[in-house]
Amino acid sequence: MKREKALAIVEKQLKKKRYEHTVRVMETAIKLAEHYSGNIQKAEQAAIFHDYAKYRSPEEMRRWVIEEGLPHDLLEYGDELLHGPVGSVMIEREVGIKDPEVQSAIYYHTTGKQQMSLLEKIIFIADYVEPGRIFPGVEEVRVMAFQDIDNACWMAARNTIRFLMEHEQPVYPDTFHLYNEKLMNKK
Ligand code: DGI
Ligand code: FE
Ligand code: FE
Ligand code: FE
Repeated sequence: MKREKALAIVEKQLKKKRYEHTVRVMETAIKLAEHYSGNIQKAEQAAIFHDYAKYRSPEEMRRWVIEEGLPHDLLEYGDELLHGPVGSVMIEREVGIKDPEVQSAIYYHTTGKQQMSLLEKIIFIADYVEPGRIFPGVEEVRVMAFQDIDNACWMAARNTIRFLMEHEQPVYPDTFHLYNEKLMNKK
């Protein structure tokens, strides 16, 4: 699918701010794919569709989790976690995008996981460091993204865990698995 067509599809699904974020994630993901010799077309497509489900109601997203047989524990960690996994199946059903690599990058873009593919890392980190993001610690990760993407993913997981704990929010286990991976020398 051509970039313009894909962007037009997601623009209808998103609020203006979120659409602008999506375009910046796309630009960042393409730069990372170029830098790390990844698949630029897949990085572009995954970035464009990564927040496709973001504005569906919690009720609708919960229904998709159940009807599509996604892990039910997703329902216990807060609705913010659902739009990645749900989006990855929605784009197949509603847009006809059937590409396991692209869908997996969308699925894990919020939590990360251990043993991520290059494409999964690119989308996870592009979402975190796109130039519109301004939270504490982001600049350090932005620099690291183009030096050592594994370390950048680890830092993003660490910062996210810190943030969630500060706000006494539950942390999804995949985020801990990504954080632990480096420290436990699993890779
Ligand atoms: O969709 P975006 O805003 O572009 O970014 P995102 O998909 O990374 O979502 C960020 C939100 O997800 C933010 O509110 C924190 C939350 N989040 C990230 N990791 C976890 C999490 N929430 C829970 N409960 N557990 C996590 O591990
Ligand atoms: Fe997201
Ligand atoms: Fe993120
Ligand atoms: Fe996003």
